Amino acid sequence: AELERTFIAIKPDGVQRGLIAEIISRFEQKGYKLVAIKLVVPSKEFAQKHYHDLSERPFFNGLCDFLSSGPVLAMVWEGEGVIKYGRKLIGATDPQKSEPGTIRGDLAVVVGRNIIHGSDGPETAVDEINLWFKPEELVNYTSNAEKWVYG
Ligand code: DAT
Ligand code: MG
Repeated sequence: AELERTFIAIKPDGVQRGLIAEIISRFEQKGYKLVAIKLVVPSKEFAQKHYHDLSERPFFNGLCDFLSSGPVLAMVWEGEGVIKYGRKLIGATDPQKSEPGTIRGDLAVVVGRNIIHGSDGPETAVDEINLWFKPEELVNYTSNAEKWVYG
């Protein structure tokens, strides 16, 4: 399997609502491989780095306050097409527009509390993985299921 990786984070609302297991299950059951995971409370400065692309948006300050308001479950998932398909599993940014069956469509109601983050492309995936994780926190291993997921 191709070594594509994406950064996925369950935001403080998803953690507090008890949705960690539900969200992890969706990536796990799809056939993706978990290669890093940790629970962290990011500082506001860290949140601003994570969302630097959005610094001109009117909701930026509130967004960074929110991300740094409590524990965030930071993860790296690996698999073929995981960046793009991970975004499909997550659903549209605004849960009002997310399809049923997606994480945001099934589990969230408003854009400011949309419970999960996923990298939006190959460059941001690399940047976000490097921002949130040290290289030694990424675990290289062979999943026993790989030959059944990929054939
Ligand atoms: P996504 O998280 O789907 O990649 P994004 O990168 O455009 O979406 O925005 C990052 C987060 O900012 C998003 O998950 C929720 C928040 N956000 C986006 N648009 C918003 C808006 N119009 N009002 C309030 N929060 C918003
Ligand atoms: Mg984004």
